[in-house]
Amino acid sequence: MLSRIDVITLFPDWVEGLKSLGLTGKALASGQVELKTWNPRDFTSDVHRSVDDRPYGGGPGMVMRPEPLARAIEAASSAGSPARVACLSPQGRKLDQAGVLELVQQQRLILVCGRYEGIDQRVLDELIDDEWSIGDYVLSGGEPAAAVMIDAVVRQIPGVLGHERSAIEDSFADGLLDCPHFTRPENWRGHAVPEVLTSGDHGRISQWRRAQALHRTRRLRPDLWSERTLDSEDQDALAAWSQEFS
Ligand code: 21W
Repeated sequence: MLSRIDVITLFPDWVEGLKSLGLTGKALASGQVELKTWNPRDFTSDVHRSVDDRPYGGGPGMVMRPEPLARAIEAASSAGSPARVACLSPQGRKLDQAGVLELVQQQRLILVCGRYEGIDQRVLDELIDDEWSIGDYVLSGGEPAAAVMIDAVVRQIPGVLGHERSAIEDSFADGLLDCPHFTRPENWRGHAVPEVLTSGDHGRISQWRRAQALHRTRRLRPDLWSERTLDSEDQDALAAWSQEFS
């Protein structure tokens, strides 16, 4: 189980800020999970403390210099037990909940955040175990992606969130979207809460919720839907749902 995360970043404030945010922040601030940042700029040896340089072959933008980055990664590695070294990069494997559950199995993670046009390929080849993306859109650097990954993995550590978590997340872990939620008042601006939810019939309520989750997933996320095989209980729930709305 994950107990320590080191982040290699030119913008440590981006990552340190996580310690003051929410329940995951509390776990990080209290040391339940250690979070430490390492700035490649502190591992430069030239007077200008330069961390980037022009790309060989020409072209726009700059590339992160290998030596300061490598020294920062090695400093983080040598401080403690062996770690999996993961780089946040647009070329990486797309992070999903299965990936989160793999990452949280590691005892230690070192997350390397790129900036500029990217990292010298030789550092990736020599020092990085795997690369992760958070989705197909352009960020300014790896830091916001690292923040997303850290939030997702830390909340999986037992004791970080309350008891409510496992039940709440069963649905996504199951590859389904969540059902809709309602709270008081029972009638809001002329819109009533679905009758079943106020019926007190827990069998009907859980069948309704399951059917809603299935129907929403089919309609909104055909990619998740095509991965599914429906068991007989799910078929019954969907059949009951179609009957009610036909
Ligand atoms: C974005 C660096 C784009 C370089 C095609 C060819 C880490 C990220 C990042 C960044 C480019 C993640 C180009 C989702 C992300 C990250 C910075 C390349 C020019 N395009 N997950 N040449 N999205 N992004 N730009 O951007 O470091 S994880």
